[in-house]
Amino acid sequence: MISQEESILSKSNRRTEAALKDIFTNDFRIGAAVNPLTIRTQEELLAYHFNSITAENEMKFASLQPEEGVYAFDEADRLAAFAREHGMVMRGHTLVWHNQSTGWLFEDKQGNPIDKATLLERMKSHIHTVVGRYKDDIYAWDVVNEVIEDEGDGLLRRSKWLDIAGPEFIARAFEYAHEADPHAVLFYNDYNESHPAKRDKIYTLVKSLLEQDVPIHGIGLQAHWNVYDPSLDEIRAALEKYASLGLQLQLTELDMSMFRFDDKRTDLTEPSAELLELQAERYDRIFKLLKEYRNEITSVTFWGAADDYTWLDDFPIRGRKNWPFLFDGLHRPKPAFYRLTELASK
Ligand code: HAH
Repeated sequence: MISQEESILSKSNRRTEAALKDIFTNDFRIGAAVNPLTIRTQEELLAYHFNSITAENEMKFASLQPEEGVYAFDEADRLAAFAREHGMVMRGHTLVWHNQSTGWLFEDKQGNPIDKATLLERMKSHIHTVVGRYKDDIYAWDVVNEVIEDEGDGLLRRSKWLDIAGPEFIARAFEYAHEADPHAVLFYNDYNESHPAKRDKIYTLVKSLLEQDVPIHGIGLQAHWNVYDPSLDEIRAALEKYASLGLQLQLTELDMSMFRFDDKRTDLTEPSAELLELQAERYDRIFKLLKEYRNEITSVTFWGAADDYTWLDDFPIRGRKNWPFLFDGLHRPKPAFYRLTELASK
């Protein structure tokens, strides 16, 4: 039995709208985060509109090496194969992060904390194995994710990485990744990247890595934004500041939540016409701005593809639905998409 949803989806096989990747073909690549479910349920949409993918979770430390020396590559391999089948490029996400790592990584067999040399050795072995395996599939890696502290004046976030190895773990991660694949484009990636205080800290970190000749080639702006924040001026200032380091920039996890970050409302069951229009206006202004930086920005990846699946359905309010993308739950273009078609290079 074909459900109503599936029959609408299969009708949308005959798309008439312009492809997102073609609209921005002279500007940057257009990517989507995917997972084993969405490469099935969103295959047609992904193949038509996107020319880059990122694994949402399947290449994180805990997914790839759940136990020491025991790697689980099946799902990651399927996503890489999907990219190949559809002629897409792939970004790697992510090698070193304080989340979705595994307990064993920081402990010995008795459960005691390990020393710095052991941790760096484990990190090196993981990075060499993973980056080496996907050499031919992945052209860019988020090497280090989210090590900057959000609040206060402190630069680096407290984490087991920092506690055990000290700040040096960041430079080492880039060096190991560069050894494993000298052609890969290596990124530092973070969120709240357009908030002035955090922007300046990210800048400080990356500048110091460059001064130490660490092989870092790009800054990933996660761009988990909403229809109100950050302002266009803040986004522009962040792009300017990061670009002044001479590195390439990518938007790595773009979405446009319908709610301010601290908004706890749970009563909205579908987005109003006003909200859809506000979102369209935001996407339009933001992509106009991104096009101004087309020499610096090499890729714009959404953290999903269509409103039927987004991590924001559970975050930060568990169970609350969100509608952050250019395509609705049935993969049809939303008002925001049609606004972007007007930006196509003539
Ligand atoms: C991102 N963190 C991660 O990079 C990504 O791997 C994950 O799938 C989803 C989001 C963003 C984040 C945030 O926006 C707020 C607080 C913590 C982390």
